[in-house]
Amino acid sequence: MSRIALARYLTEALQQGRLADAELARLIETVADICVSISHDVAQGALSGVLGEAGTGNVQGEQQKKLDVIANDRLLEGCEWTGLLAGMGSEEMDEPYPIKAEYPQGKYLLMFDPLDGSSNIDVNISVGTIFSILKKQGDAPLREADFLQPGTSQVAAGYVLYGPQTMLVLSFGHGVVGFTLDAGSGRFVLTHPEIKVPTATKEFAINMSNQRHWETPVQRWVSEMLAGSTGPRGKDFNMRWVASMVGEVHRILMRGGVFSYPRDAREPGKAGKLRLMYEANPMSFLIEQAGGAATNGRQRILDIQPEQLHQRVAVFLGSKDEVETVTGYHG
Ligand code: AHM
Ligand code: MG
Repeated sequence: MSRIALARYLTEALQQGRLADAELARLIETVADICVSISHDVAQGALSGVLGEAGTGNVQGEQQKKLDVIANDRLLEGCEWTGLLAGMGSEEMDEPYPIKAEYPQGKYLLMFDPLDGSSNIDVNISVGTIFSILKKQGDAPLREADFLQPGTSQVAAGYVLYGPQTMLVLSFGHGVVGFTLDAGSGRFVLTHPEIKVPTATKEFAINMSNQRHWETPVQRWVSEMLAGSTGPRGKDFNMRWVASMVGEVHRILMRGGVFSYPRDAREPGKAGKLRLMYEANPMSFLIEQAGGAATNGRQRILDIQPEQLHQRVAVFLGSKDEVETVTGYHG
């Protein structure tokens, strides 16, 4: 079987009219190349002194790890000169990042969580890079408002998982495909041409230690799953929690399941932990493109009109049956 590398896959998608334009193909390839370099740092770990705290905090008040900062800088430096972008936004930066005047301006906006699952970095558990691509509207100088487009406007989204294998999982609105990094050639090779999420599941992922801070509908949903085959759901469920959203979403794309980070009484506005623009929107785009569903308990995540770059949101995503069940419980 001939191996299809990312460059060929994107070129053919362009020729077949499935990809918007050559700039988008180049942008996806650029992000993928940068993630290959990030994967080398992640793999070197303690050997190259990249583990541990950076000694800085981000806008969310979270301590940054050295690898958070390294990955963020790689993405900025690797993308800003390309002429493909009008700006970037990152979970690790307070403000939008305009393209410097010395570089040509492009029409796309790139948003990313440079290293998701940061708490796993120092313990050698899977982490990943999540990205979302939007088109800038109009020619005015870049403003935060340019990024505040609902998830339905994403032209592409994906992640790179730094796990036992490094994998790129991608959608540009025509299904979801997965590529595995061939370490020998340094190229992403198509290994998962059509990723689908089964409609029903017996596996859920949630941080149970936060149970007392959830809203009533979520308490009900989880307690019914925990009740097993003799409870109202009539089946036994299994639970998983990696604490890397990339890892959880990847597992769901591979074998089904439901992932949830609910609203939490301790968070400002009780909004939950995850970020709409860098985590919830790109992952919801992938899950929907694979036939699953994603809501905040009350509405489809991709329909939410963002109000702030760093907005947080409750997340229920994965196999349709469970997402519909918990969303239905919210009334
Ligand atoms: P991060 O972007 O700072 O790494 O935080 C997001 C991560 C998600 O990957 C994961 O689902 C969640 O935080 C885990 O949270 P918890 O610490 O409650 O287990
Ligand atoms: Mg994250």
